[in-house]
Amino acid sequence: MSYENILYELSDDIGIITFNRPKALNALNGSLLNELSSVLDTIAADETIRVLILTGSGEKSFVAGADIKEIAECTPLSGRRLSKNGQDIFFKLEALSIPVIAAVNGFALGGGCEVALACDFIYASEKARFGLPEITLGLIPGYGGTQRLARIVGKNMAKELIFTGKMVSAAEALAIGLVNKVCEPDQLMNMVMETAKAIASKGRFSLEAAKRVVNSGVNVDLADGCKIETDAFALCMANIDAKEGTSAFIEKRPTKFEGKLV
Ligand code: DAK
Repeated sequence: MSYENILYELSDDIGIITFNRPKALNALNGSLLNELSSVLDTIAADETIRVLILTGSGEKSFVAGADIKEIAECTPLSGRRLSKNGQDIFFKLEALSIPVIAAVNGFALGGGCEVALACDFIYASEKARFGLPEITLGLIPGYGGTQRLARIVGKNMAKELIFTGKMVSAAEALAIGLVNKVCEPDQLMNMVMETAKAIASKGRFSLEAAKRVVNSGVNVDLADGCKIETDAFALCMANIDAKEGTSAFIEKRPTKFEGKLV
């Protein structure tokens, strides 16, 4: 399928989705979201892809939010559909079995911040700006932002950002744990690719297990989280990655994971 609002490319076993509506600062309209949904289905079905990166085209913006011009036309009924459709897509993104890194190159506002929050972690350029400004539009975040932000930076910090709608710089986002790393703008993709390659060299099965356990564990208490971990650990022992990883250590050689799921 060809896309009009996103770019999709592969760099060896690493997929890169670029939000591509630079004239609207890559705002998420319905067509872009449908294309995102479709490419996520393609990626989920392709076992050769090991890591996914999301970024924005142009120098200014990752994604400046949901398309305000589209939202302005919403009725309660179409607003509900828009919200449900978007939330389903963001759940699909979060549930991908492979690690997903947001490379935030500029504005990540509203729905744009929410896309980044649905990724496994965020690296940002010094030019990045994060915020959930929906309150300024008489709205609240509708793509999971109230929930995911609070789980990442804590309830009170999330409330301050949501109640004020203010933007924070990349340095502030780093300080509150919203992003993992910040670098100069022209170094962002190098930095993200370096981490993506390091992750891609690990076992696919154990990566998938680790992602599932962390994501499930944050929604339950510690004891139940550890039970989920125990079951996943046991499954890892039945997979060739564990045999390869432990054998390589004992034989004093580099690991060579095959990237298979069985
Ligand atoms: N939507 C549509 N167009 C946008 C846009 C957006 N979010 N952000 C920017 N643009 C467009 C501008 O209209 C402008 O287009 P033209 O006027 O040239 O045609 C172009 O991008 C360049 O923007 P500016 O001229 O404004 O550029 P500046 O550098 O001056 O300012 C800015 C950059 C990012 C500070 C500013 O553009 C801005 O404040 N943008 C809006 C940011 C924002 O409020 N984002 C949150 C959107 S609300 C829900 C589901 C989801 C959501 C809510 C509910 N359910 C259905 C219930 C999520 C809502 C949001 O994300």
